[in-house]
Amino acid sequence: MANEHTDHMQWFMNDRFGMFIHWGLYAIPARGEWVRSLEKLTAEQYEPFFREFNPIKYNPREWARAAKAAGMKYAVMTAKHHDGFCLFDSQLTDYKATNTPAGRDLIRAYIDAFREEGIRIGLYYSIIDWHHEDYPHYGDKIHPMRDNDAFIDKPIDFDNYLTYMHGQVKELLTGYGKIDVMWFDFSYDDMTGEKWRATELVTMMRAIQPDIVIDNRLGGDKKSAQPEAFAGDFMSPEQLLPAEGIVNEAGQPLPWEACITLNDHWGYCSGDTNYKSPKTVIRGLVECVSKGGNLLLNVGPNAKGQIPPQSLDILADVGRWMDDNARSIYGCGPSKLEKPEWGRYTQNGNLLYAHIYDRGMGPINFRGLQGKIKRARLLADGTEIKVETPWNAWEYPLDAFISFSSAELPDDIDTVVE
Ligand code: FUL
Repeated sequence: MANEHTDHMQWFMNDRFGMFIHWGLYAIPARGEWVRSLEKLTAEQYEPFFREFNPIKYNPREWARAAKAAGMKYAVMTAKHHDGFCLFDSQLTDYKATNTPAGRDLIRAYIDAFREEGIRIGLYYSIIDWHHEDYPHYGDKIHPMRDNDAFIDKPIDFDNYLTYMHGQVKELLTGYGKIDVMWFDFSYDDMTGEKWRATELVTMMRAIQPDIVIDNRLGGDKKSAQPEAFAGDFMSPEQLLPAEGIVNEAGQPLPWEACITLNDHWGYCSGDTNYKSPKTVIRGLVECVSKGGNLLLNVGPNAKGQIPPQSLDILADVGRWMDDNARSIYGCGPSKLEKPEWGRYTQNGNLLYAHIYDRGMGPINFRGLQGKIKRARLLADGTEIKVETPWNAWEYPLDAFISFSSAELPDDIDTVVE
C-alpha cells in the first residue's frame, strides 16, 4: 500500500463517486452472483444459462447516462466474476459472451458507452474461478465443492491457472484503451499476494497502463520487500463504512472506497426489494467523503440487460441532490473539525461544507469557528446565509452560529451550507 497519494490517485481521490456493475449469467437464475456456489449447482445445472444468455435490452449508453446523471464519475463492471464466465472476448477461453446468444463483447460495448459519456472505466476481475479446471476448489466456505464432476480426480496445475489469469488481465489492459481502475476480487486465507504471482502481475500491468489504479484484493505480504507493488492503491471495505478513515500502521490516511449494494445483493436478485432510500445513499456518500473515502454504489442488471427500475429511481434522486450539491463532494475530503452533532463536514481547502441533517432548536452552531467564517451560502441555490454573533456571544467565545428563518431545513435529506 503506497503511503503517499501519488499522482495517479488524484482523480480517484477527487471524483469520490462511482458505479459498480455486477452482471453475468447469474442474472438469469436471478438469485445473486453466488448462486452457483451457495446452491451447489453442478456445471450441468449452470450450463443452460450459458446457452440462454441473450440480453436483448442491453444498452450500456443508458446505463452510462444513469450513472452520469447520478453524479458518478467512474464505473467498475464485472469482466469475469467467480463463476468464470467472461463478458469480454477473451482468446484464452470459450466460456465467454461472444459464444452465447448475446454474440458480442459486452465489455467493449460498456467501455465505449461509458467513455463516450465521459465516465472513467474500471474492470472487476475475479481471481477466483469456479469454471477453470486448474483452479483449486477446496471444499471450504468459499469453494464448497469441486463443482465439475469431470474435474474431481484431476490433479490441479495451479500455475496453468495463473498463466490464464495473468493472460486475461493482459488482454483487458491491451485491447480496450485506457483502463482507469482494476478491481481484483479476492484473496483469502493463504491465497494472497505471491500465491497469485502478484508482483509479476502488477509489474506487467503497470508496464502497459502506468496510471492504472488497483484495489487491494490481490492481498499481499506486509513483510515483502515490495509490499506496495501489489497490496493495492486503495482499501475496499465491503458493505460497511469504517468508523473513521482508514490509516496505515504509521497512522497515515490511506485511500479507500466502500462498495455498497443498493438492495442486499450484487448480482440481480428478483426477490430482493430491500432497497436503500435516496436519503441513505446521499448521507452514505457524504459520510464516505467526510472520512476521506469514495463510494462505489452497485447496480445488478437483469438477464435482459436492464438496471432494475427501483435502482434507476434511486440514482435519479441522488442525481437531483448532486445537481445542486456536488461541489460538497468532488474534490472534498475530511475536515479537521470535530464531527458536529447536527450532521457532517466535508472540506475542500478553505471551503467548508456543512451537511445539516438536524434542524435543532436554535441556530446551527459551529464549534470553534467564531470569527472564522467569512461568508456562508446555501449551496443548492446560492442564497446568502447570515453568520450571527448573538448578543451574548462572549458567553460562547468559540462558537459561530448560522440561522435558518424556516422551521424546517430547506432539504430534509441534506441541506448543505458552503
Ligand atoms: C465479494 C464477492 O464475493 C461478491 O460477489 C462481490 O463481487 C463483492 C464486491 O466482492 O467479495
